[in-house]
This record gives sequence, structure tokens and C-alpha cells, in this order.
Amino acid sequence: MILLLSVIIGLSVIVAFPNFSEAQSELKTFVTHSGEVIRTTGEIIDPLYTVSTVEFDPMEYLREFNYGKVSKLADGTTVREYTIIAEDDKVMEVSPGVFYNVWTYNGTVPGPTIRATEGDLLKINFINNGSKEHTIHFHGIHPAEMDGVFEAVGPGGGKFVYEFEAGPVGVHPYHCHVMPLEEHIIHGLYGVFIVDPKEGREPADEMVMVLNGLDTDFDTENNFYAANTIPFYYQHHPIQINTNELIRIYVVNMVEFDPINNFHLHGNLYNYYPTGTDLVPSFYTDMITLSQTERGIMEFVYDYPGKYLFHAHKVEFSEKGWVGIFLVNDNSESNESDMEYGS
Ligand SMILES: [Cu+2]
Repeated sequence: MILLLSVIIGLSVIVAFPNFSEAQSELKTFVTHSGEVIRTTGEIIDPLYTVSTVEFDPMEYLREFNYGKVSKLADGTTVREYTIIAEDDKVMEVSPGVFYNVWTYNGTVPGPTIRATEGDLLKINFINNGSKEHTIHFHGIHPAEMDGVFEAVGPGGGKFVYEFEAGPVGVHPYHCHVMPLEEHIIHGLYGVFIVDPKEGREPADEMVMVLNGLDTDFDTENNFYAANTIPFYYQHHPIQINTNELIRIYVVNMVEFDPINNFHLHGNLYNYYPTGTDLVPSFYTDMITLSQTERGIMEFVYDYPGKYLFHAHKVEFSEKGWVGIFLVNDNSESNESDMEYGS
């Protein structure tokens, strides 16, 4: 009897295992954002695109600002010139073993952080090296023809120069505005545009955080969430900051599909400037809620050294990657900081 039982158990293990692994690699049918029907396990994403891979360092991105090539007009106006190249054939390993077809501005998601001072004249040389039409639509104030909506730039090297005055003061997103819009945004064609006030802001350790979601299986639900594209990155690579030093974060929510996102800071509260347009903070809080493309500036100082989490308080998002750590070093001995701000 016992022998018979173990034979039955043994058999069911043998039978159960193939079933189990079959279930793991079972192909599911998905309709992609472009209407294509593909069958995939969801583990290897979009094998149709394998042209080149993207290298992206979230720690570098965090404090990297692109001020453009600077010149002056006869009347003293500062001119800043930037070049942004769009591509749509790159693959990025967003999480170990998860490959995602990213569409990029200057090769990364997010694209470069464009920075200028209010009143500067901006010239953005846009080149579309992609296989689809793309544009750059800046949030902010500019003439209609510079809005990046009705002037689609053709694939294979199409060009357009966006020219406008930087304003208003604050933090704004820029993104592609070609239809289907959702597809062009969620694949990664977005970045941050910072307009500084003429009088500047108080010196601070400044960083940019783009909150994004990754729908790696094309079912119009995000599989991963992140601050700066790589899930869990700043948890495994904590951001080093100092006590008694002003920290300023330019935060932009680019998550699609989920109507809200949020930002919770541990062991501290921050002054919050919605859109960064006002120089006086609107809130002193440890929690802000952001809808699509909502953004703002957070400012805070840590009194106590140690390890502090920051994350979405929508727990599903933090458990799927939107979580990080500030490693606060004790700076109480020195009043002067030797930290270099920006780049
Ligand atoms: Cu596009």
C-alpha cells in the first residue's frame, strides 16, 4: 500500500512538473500598442526590435543638467542651443532579464534634462532618426508652431528647429506628441525642462526624478514602476546626501495608465512648489499626489544621518520598483559643503 502510494506521489510529481514549467512558459496573445498581435511569455519583450541596446546610468542622470551651447545676441540675450535626436529601435534591459523596446531622445529614457534661465532664447535642433514620425512638445509658453503637435517630423533624418523664449519659471516635461500619443510616451520619448528664475534659487544639492511606469507586456497596465526608469535602482544604489544641506528635487510624473502617482519621504517633510512656478512653497508635507505630467519642486534638509526610504505610498508601485533610499551622511562638523552641484 505504502509502495503504491509513493508510486502515485512520484508519478504526480513527474506529471506536475512539466505542467508547472509549461504554465511558466505558456505563450499568451497580446495586442501591442501599435495594433500588432504577438504571442509572448511576457519574459522576453518585443523580440521584433533587437537593433541596439541602451546604456543608462540613473545615478549619472540624477544630477546631470544640459545647459546647451551658450552664445549672446547683440542685445545681451542669452541663446542656448541644444541638439536632440530621436530613435525608436533600441532595446533596454530594464530589470534583470526583462528587455523593453525603448524610444529615446539622445539615447536614454528619460531624455536629457534641458536647463535654461527665464528669458533665454532656446534653439532645439531636433533630428528624427527613428522609423516613425516624432516631435518634441514642450510644456510652457511658446508660439503655436513651436508646440510640436501639428508639425510632425518625418522619420529617417527629418529635422525641425524649435525656437522659443524659456518660460515660465519652473519644472516642465517635454515629450513626443505624435499619435497614438500613449504609445510614443510610454516607450520613453520624454524628458525634463527646467527654467530657473533670473535671480536663481538658493544653492542646493539638486536632482531630477522622473516617475515612470513600464508596460513590458503591452496589456496597457504597467508591470514596473520607477524613479528614473530602472526599478529599485536607488534602493540598491542609495543616493548619498548630507545632513544640514538643502536638497532640491525636480520631480515629474510621466506614468501612464494609472491615474495617480505619489511621493512619500521618510523621516522628514519637504517644502513643495507645484510646477515650480511660485518661489514660495505651497505645502509642507511628506506626501504629494501627482497625476499625468504633474510636477513640482521639493526642498528639504535632513537633521539626522542615516538611511531613509522614499517611495510611492501607493504600495503596489513601490513593490514593483518605485522605491529608493537616501543615505544621509553626517555633515554636522562642517558648515561648508564641498559637494559640487549639477554638471
Ligand atoms: Cu513619437
